[in-house]
Amino acid sequence: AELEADLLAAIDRNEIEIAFQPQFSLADGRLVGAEALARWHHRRVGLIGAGPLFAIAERVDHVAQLSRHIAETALEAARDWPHDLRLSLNITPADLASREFARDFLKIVAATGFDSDRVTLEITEQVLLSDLERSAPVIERLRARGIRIALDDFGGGFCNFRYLKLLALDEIKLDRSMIEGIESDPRDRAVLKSIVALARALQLDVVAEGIETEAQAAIARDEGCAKFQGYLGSVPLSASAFLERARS
Ligand code: G
Ligand code: G
Ligand code: NA
Ligand code: MN
Repeated sequence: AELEADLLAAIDRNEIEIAFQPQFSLADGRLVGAEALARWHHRRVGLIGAGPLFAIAERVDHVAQLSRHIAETALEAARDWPHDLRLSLNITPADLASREFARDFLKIVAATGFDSDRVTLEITEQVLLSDLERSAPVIERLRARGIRIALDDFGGGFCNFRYLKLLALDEIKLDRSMIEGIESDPRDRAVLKSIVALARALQLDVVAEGIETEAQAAIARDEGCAKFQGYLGSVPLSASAFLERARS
């Protein structure tokens, strides 16, 4: 209850930190953008990750404020990036089921001066489970402004292929659990191969998450993944550390 009570003040005091995890092209290793990852450095409790952070926000009905604050903070930081880099933001199921989300989000983007066609929004299957009928037009509206939609954590849960058919998406992010075994287990590689083939047929880019070794990167590249994100490339970085890397 104490943490819940602290949350709004933490937002005001800028204690919600946004880390940026770089994403790289698998074809040539070039930096292509970053995913914003929110976390709360609480003075007493220490580091609170995005999962628990959003659970706290949900209990006091502050998810919208938190999401808005994260989007504004990340977009403001990204304004200084080289213009060929994209920013990926995570959105919650509640965001996408809200009729006003597209309008509100586009306003935030416009206010920060960041190009909407350099933004990717990451959604999870949960988003879609919650309200597909309401989410589909919101997604359409965002895509009409050049925002790309990525289906996050793909293969980590139930992995329902229906969404790939029903929704207009731009990319899928393969869950780390699908990458872990690709060096050692031919069955994992077979699954990767078939998902990339499916993605290609649907004209979706594939981003491999959780790449930790050169061998995993080589396999992901050979199988046709477009980009990767993982400790091999970089851990999540502070805004200033990311900017330094982007400019180097
Ligand atoms: O960095 P960490 O392990 O805490 O991330 C855990 C999960 O939380 C990730 O899967 C990520 O998708 C999600 N996440 C990180 N930042 C945000 C955010 O700003 N908003 C939402 N809704 N989810 C986030
Ligand atoms: O669920 P979401 O996929 O968006 O998760 C991002 C989380 O995964 C972040 O907390 C990030 O720190 C973590 N992560 C990113 N790259 C790697 C990696 O290569 N290995 C492992 N174990 N975790 C990673
Ligand atoms: Na994500
Ligand atoms: Mn992910």
